[in-house]
Amino acid sequence: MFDYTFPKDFVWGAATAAFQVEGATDEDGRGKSTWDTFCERSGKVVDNASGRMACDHYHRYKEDVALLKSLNVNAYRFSIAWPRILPTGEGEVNRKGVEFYDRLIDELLKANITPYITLFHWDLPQALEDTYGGWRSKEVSKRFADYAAVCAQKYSDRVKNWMTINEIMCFTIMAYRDDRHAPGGHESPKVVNQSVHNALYGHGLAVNALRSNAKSRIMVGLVENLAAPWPVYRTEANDIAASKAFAALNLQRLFPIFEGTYREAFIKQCGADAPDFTPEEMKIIGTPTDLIGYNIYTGSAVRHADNDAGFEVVAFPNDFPRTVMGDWWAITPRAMYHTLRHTKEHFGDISVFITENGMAANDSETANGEVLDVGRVEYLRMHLEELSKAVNEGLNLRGYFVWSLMDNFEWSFGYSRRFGIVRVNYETMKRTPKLSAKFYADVIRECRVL
Ligand code: GBH
Repeated sequence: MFDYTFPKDFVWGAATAAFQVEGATDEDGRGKSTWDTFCERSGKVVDNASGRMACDHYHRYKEDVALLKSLNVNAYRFSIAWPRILPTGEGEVNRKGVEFYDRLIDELLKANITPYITLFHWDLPQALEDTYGGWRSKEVSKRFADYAAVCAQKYSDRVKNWMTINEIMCFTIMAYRDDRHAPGGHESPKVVNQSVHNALYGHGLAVNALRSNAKSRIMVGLVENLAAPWPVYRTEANDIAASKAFAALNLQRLFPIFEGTYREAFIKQCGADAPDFTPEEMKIIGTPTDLIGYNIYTGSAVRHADNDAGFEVVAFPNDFPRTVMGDWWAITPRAMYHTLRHTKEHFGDISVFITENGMAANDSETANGEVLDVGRVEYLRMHLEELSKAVNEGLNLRGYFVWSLMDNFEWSFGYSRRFGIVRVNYETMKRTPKLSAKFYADVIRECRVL
């Protein structure tokens, strides 16, 4: 029998994000976020859904921590809603907002579950958009650092693991360029590149702000949804091609974090649309971190090619297995293993966490109320097997967080896409662990893929 094991100290977690689960958007002094505003724009979110109720986690956090406990996880990744802590993004701290996360953290610690905090998972205080133009402006990078400092002061006595920003592309490129995420817009390439740069800069400033305000030693890093190429099949030439693809496809956001500079290839690629930046900003962006978080859902197959790049992406045929999210979500478990290899090759021995992995499915309930999401079980299993291979080869993978603990607000898809290993009935708010939740709990208990 194959024995896909994990180390005994492996971090097994589940992930969520504030806007996707909390609800209670008008409660206890929370300020408005750009996502609240975006949901008000007709047609931007499926069914014109909003985050007003979401999973009502704000009120049900105790039940949800108990749920986490029942899944055997030893870690929970959640995000703090910036507009709960600082309703206008800056200035006066909102005590009631701070207290919510105090309660959540304490409940987690009581259950022996280690909190992993993400500071920014896209819910920018609307006031920062209105006053400064959001991430178009370096003012917001600085406000982000101030917010990080507040969070470190309030929570670092109990929280040791911090992620600054989740997936820069999703609130810059997909927002300011594509109008698909908050705050939306159709900006020029120059402005879009600038917003990405400002987010990177905000990350670097926040790493420093967290460390200088932390009450004890903390671990800090960024979470990226990187491009995850793998060799379509393994020959030396295809391996080299995949490694080149890893660099070429992650030039804008990953390499500056590790190298403290934009590679020439990126600047050349941008031409006149390159962002404005200073050497000092690049140094801050390159502040060494303790970890890197990867959200990996899919990747691309690559092979050697006799072109300048040295690789080409092998397009998936239209009958290639995909999830219900459509074209973009090909099921590509190999991306896991090879991303860890490429990381070691390009960035050295940095601690890696898979901060998100999972899939949406058209789940349905059986007559007796079970959700037999065998597709999701299979998806998770295949990805975990690849990770086990990586760990057992000595690659520095420290933990894995399934996305998501429960069905939730899937951004522009509203509630129409279910990513949870726990089902949420949005009428009753009842939580029902799916088959994948039972699978995951058993995997964690045995510390190997079952
Ligand atoms: C993550 O985003 C998020 O962190 C999380 O909040 C979310 O719920 C989860 O994944 C599931 O979606 O334009 O065809 O190239 C992943 C978001 C979606 C970003 C696909 C890149 C590219 C689609 N990604 N998107 S395409």
